[in-house]
Amino acid sequence: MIPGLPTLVSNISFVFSRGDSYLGRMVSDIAEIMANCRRCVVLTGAGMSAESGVPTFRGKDGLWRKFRAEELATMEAFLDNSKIVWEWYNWRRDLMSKVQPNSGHHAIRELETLCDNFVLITQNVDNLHRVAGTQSILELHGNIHHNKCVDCNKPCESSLSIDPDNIPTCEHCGGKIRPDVVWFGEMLDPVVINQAFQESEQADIFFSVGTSAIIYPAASLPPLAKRSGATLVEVNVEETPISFLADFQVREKSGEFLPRLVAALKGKTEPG
Ligand code: BJW
Ligand code: ZN
Repeated sequence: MIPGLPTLVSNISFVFSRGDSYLGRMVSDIAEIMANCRRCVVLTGAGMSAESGVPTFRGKDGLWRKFRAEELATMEAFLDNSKIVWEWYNWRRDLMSKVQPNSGHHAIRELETLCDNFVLITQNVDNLHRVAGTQSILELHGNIHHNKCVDCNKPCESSLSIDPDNIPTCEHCGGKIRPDVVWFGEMLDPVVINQAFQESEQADIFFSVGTSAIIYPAASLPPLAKRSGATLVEVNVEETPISFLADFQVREKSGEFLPRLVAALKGKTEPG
């Protein structure tokens, strides 16, 4: 055995892109692996909802007026200028309540029914996976349709519409109402993130879909799964910092690739 060969071989990944004649083979290779898997974990990010019309954070459409997400999704921004932060969230809530899950969301719901043990971990706050019908969901960064108190953290009525010029206050402590999402510098719900770590560690196959994989702790989940022995599949139209770790790099839109994978998987699990 040549020293170092196993490492070399295990680091070779397959890159498939649109129009690539290998795409069909890759779909069946992944479906083949999945047919022998017990635990499937899918991590999604903003790219998952791009085909529904929800802008991503860091793409060319990621700016709202002249602001970046990093400037608005913080407690500092809320304390300095809660009006502009609420204007941004109202704009996004409105947009997110009008869009529909895309073919990728529907494919993930089908994957859940085809796998023995399935968990979806999402960084998205848009609720589209739930609307699509997926049951087992860990929402790492909260849900944009829910509200809570900025001071005591108690949840408050979700259907409350927020006037940015007259932000409602908490009935318990008088603190301002904010969206129930996780901003930069804030801790994720420990129960949710610990469950996500556990699921990633136990995964046989792990899909990282439509995320730039730069925001922690979510970005540490694909490397954790890979280190723990999972096959890592990245589905993203662009390369990311975790691409080099992936066993399969799929340079395709999630809404195009995932339905093909589900079709291949059904071909393996259903007679005829
Ligand atoms: C497609 C596609 C198609 C397009 N098909 N693909 C360790 C090291 C360094 C820093 C830190 C660290 N640990 C923590 C930090 C600090 C910070 C952090 O990570 N900073 C980075 C800048 C490095 N993390 C935090 O603060 C987190 N808290 C925390 O760790 O607490 C402990 C702590 C406390 C105090 C100090 C230190 C530690 C909290 C992070 C919360 C993130 N919140 C947001 C906003 C949520 C609410 C809201 O929506 O308003 O979450 S920011 C934003 O980024 C949002 C997203 O969920 C998140 C990730 O973005 P995502 O989903 O990846 O989107 P994009 O736009 O970046 O990428 C889209 C991708 O899709 C692209 O790659 C496209 O190519 C692709 N794509 N169309 C397939 N059709
Ligand atoms: Zn309160």
